[in-house]
Amino acid sequence: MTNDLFKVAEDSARSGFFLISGTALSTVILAIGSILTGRFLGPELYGQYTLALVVSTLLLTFTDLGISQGITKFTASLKAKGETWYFTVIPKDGTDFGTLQTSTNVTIQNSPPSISSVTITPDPAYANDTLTANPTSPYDADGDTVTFTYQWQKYEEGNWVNIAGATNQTLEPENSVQGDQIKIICTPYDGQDYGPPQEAIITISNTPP
Ligand SMILES: [Ca+2]
Repeated sequence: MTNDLFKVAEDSARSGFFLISGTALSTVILAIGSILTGRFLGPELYGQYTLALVVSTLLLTFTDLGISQGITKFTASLKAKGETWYFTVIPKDGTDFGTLQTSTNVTIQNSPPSISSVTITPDPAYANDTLTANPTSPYDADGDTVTFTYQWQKYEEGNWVNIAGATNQTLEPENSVQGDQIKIICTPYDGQDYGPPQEAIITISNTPP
């Protein structure tokens, strides 16, 4: 895989160099052509010649209409996980076609889901409140439905300890008293893979007298 990447980088760099060289060369040839045309035609005729070219230059602007960029974008977005992709190339030297070359297969993997954070409400929370975990901005690059797993913990004697059976989105008030530190660990799941978990901590406030 790493070797393949190096090869792609190497090929891109080489092709890029040839493209730039070609563009530079064509600019130089065009410049020489313009100078010679100007010399032959003289100022007045060269002005008319340039004016005549304006129409064709304007029309050329619309020839591509962004189709190349469109193909690149839509081909990329049409990929879906589980699919196997490869491409074939037939080289041509301007006259004859060469042998068909086929790339190695690439299988599109599942992208794990993500959430940006999780919050605990209400905040501040009192001893008789039911706590709720709120995962924010669930995202899955494949468009999979994102679900969540929850684990509530309590800080006891220097350690975070799982609260037995507390794996729902809400935590009932009998699990904590004022002064307790409570943590939620929320993990997104797309039916195939778990994404990175997010955490939040809240301290149960003193109930006002
Ligand atoms: Ca996914």
